[in-house]
Amino acid sequence: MNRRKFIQLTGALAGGAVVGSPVLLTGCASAPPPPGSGEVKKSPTVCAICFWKCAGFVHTEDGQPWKITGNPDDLHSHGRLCTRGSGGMGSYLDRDRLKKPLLRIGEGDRQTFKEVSWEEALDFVASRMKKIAEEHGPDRVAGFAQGAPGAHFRHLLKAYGSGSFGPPDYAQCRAARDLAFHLTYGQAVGSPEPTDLEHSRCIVLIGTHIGENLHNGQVRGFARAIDNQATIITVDPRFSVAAGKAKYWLPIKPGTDMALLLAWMNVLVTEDLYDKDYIQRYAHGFEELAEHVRPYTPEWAYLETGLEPELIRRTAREMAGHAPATLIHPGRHVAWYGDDTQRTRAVAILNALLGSWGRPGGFYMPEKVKLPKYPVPDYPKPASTYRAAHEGKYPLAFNGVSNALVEHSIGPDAHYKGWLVCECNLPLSVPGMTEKMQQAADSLDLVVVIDTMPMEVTGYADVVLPECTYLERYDNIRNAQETSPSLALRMPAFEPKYDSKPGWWIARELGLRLGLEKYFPWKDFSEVLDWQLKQVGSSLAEMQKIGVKNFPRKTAKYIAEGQDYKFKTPSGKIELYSTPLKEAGFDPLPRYTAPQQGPAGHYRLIYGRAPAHTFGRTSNNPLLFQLMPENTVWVNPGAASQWKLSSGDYVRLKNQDGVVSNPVRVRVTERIRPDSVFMAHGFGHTSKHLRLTQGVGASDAYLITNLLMDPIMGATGMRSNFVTFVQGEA
Ligand code: MGD
Ligand code: SF4
Repeated sequence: MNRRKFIQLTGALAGGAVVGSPVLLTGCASAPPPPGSGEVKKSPTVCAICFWKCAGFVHTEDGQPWKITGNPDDLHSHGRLCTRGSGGMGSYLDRDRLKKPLLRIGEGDRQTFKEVSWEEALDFVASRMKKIAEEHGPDRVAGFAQGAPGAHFRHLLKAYGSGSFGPPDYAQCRAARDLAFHLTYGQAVGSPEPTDLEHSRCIVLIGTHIGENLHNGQVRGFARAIDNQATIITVDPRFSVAAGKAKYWLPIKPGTDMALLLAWMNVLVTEDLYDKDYIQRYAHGFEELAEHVRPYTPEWAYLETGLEPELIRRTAREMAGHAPATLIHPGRHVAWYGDDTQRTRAVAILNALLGSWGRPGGFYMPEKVKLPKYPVPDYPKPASTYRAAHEGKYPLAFNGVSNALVEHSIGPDAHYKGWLVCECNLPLSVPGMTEKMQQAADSLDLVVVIDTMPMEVTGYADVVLPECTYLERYDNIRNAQETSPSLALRMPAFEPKYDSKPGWWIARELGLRLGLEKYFPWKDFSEVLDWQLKQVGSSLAEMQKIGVKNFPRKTAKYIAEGQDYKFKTPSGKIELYSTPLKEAGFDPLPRYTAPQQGPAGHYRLIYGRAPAHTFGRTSNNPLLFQLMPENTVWVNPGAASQWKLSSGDYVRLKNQDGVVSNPVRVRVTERIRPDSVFMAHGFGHTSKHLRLTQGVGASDAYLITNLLMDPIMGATGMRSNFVTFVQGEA
């Protein structure tokens, strides 16, 4: 067994770094320094600070960084980057970046990393991958790879013969929602969400807080809707920024959203407020649904949700009054309570009752460019896929559940023998797995981490490969679904700093060493991009100038009134009643289960995004750190007085399983329900080499030890954790 001690990246990694005081940089996200008299250049980019992927330009003066701005032709950003995107230069400037390939050396208790050449690091990885392929099969290497760099490594692993991928943006994020909409409409929601916010007359946000969750296009559409006097209804245990713009704030008891959704359906059906023509023309299973929701009255829901029956009725009538320009937002991070597919299916069904799918002010029909793939041979069929780790569970899963893949990497007989981790900081993004991750690392024959920063996950690696940032490389063309088909280019604005390399280069070099050259029949990734762009009437040279190219739509944006429309479901209709779910042994119509309750003296831990940061990836970004250095824990004044807590105090949180957090600053506020506390996700880093952010704020991820798995597709529900306060030394 390969005992792999967790290594805190220290001495070996610091080569070239300026040690001492934290990074002080000229300029900040909001006020870039003006250019001097040097040569100013701008290169197209696609922001990688979050997964929204806004297109913009990187401005340099004499090759030095100046600022990043939005591309006015871009439908994702409409020419404006958000706070985080504007601060993207910080990821390039961060002095804590990984600088050289690192190789684990030593045995037992004396393990450390040493800096090695790329040759040595890549040869090592390739030889271990060959050995695993020979001894166990290539399907035994799992990929935790997401984002644009992840695409290069998924290509490599598929060519190698693996079929197991478990990125956190599947089970920990939006996959339940995508499955739910696929089951209902035959089409996943995808990203960017095709929500026609700017034409909406009524927007319902259920646990999604546009405004703090800064997805550019969404924020713009939401602001337009507010300007147009649209009715906003927010359902949230916390008075979010969006709640501040709302006509109705429904401070729901956490975990009872399904009860509210069913009661809203009950009102629409029993008061005959649903879109009869739309349902009759397009939907399947209305009779069953009507019968199913009959017992779920607002009076029943009041006992579950704490929301007055009259408020439930009034909001349902308001939604119906504006339909079909009423949008029940599908949300994004939906891995909450283990009922995530069913709950988001209830959202999909509610939208159908209001006739909003395919209608102005509801959901538009997105369209992409048909961009051909660069021709390479078909991948070999893997001997096993991620399903081997699911052990027959999660029958409708369409990707690997990260937790299951980790569990099947533990012990000498484990299914997985190697991991390739790219752009995933697993300890913070796959909660509840701290011990198991260490056990897996102890057992695996190979752990490779490809990252830009010395994040926690690097501590488990045999080899750490430093990728250059998105500002220093090409990646795949952004071909995202939009109101109109649109392409965007990311290209290097700078040479890679230190000894870092682009993901495509790393993947290709490994491919060549593994004898997979037929999958990499090019020398430079720019050849792939140029070939693809030429197939659709553009070229790399053109895109290097304009950055974004919009194409005319070929299909209709909305379903026309009375149109004979066929949905891509088994019945060709919107499936209110789901036969595929029934056949797989699940409820064909969403059902309510009461949430778990916490121990006495505990508060439900709820978490969310902060406008200045994306998950944990930006907390050490020197520009964004200046805007928000730490998170706080929101505490209701009632709880605060009981625990004698005041705003500004530091307190530790202890969860139901005895896990204690770092000290976190208290914010006493009426904006949170008395039974809950709230904190922004992404803080509480433990990696010592993140010199700005290490030990600052607390991590929700470490406090999430009770996971509620969605039995349908494996979403990892994280909102059934409870904390109490620990004052003084824990
Ligand atoms: P990040 O903290 O963004 O989270 O999960 P992750 O994407 O794992 O970590 C990304 C990693 O990519 C970091 O190590 C960063 O340094 C690295 N990175 C950034 N840019 C690059 C690059 O250009 N190249 C390479 N190679 N690496 C790069 C997000 C996931 O987390 C998601 S999508 C959701 S929705 C879930 N949210 C969530 C939550 O809200 N709370 C809790 N507790 N857990 C969550 N897990 C999920
Ligand atoms: Fe970048 Fe902000 Fe756009 Fe996300 S929303 S891609 S962080 S500019």
